[in-house]
Amino acid sequence: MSMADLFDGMAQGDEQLAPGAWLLRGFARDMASTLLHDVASVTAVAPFRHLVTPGGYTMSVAMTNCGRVGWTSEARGYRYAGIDPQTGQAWPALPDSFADLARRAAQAAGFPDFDPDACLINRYTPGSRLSLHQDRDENDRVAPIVSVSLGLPAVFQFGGLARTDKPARYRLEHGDVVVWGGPSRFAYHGVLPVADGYHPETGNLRINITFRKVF
Ligand code: MD3
Ligand code: FE
Repeated sequence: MSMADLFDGMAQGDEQLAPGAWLLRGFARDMASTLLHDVASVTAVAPFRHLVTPGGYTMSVAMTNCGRVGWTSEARGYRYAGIDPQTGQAWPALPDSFADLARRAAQAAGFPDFDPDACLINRYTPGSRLSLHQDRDENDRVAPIVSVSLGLPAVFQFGGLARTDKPARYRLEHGDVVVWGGPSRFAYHGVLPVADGYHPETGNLRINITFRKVF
């Protein structure tokens, strides 16, 4: 990253969690209501659903997708598919607000020209959690993942490249964006059970949007 990029991209309060992992606190706060409005347009076409893992467990987090391909689970494993298996239709297109935010956040963290083709939307109710995992179903091993947190806060776990590396914990709040690239791209991570609460824009929900480059 050049000095110009640093002064261009970084804002006060940005925090490097690990090499390649940047927490941009409040980066999406100004456009949060637009993002939530666009989440509703996506879920009108591709509703939230609780996926069943290949091991037979129903996930407590409800998910859907937009973009060219979406992340799905079936008996033989996880995969990205162009058709929503629940509706038989293509996933809704990436809303302009999503594409714009993903690109600007990646740029701010030193990853120019991020052009995601997949967007996974997670919905947490109180008690929903995501156990420690790696995201490795994407064919592009170089592009970062950009995540946006909306609504209720959550405690996020961020570990190392081995499942047994003790994870650090960070509280992610409404409008926070994290960019995971470089050596952090394949780090183990998870979300502790979301506490009950109320957020003026989402009620008792936490919404997380992640942008990925699959192809
Ligand atoms: C670190 N989502 O969708 S976002 C996921 O809050 C997922 O819903 C969580 O893990 C959520 O796969 C965490 C933060 C995140 C996303 C992807 C990562 C952290 C990551 C990929 C590599 C390393
Ligand atoms: Fe993940």
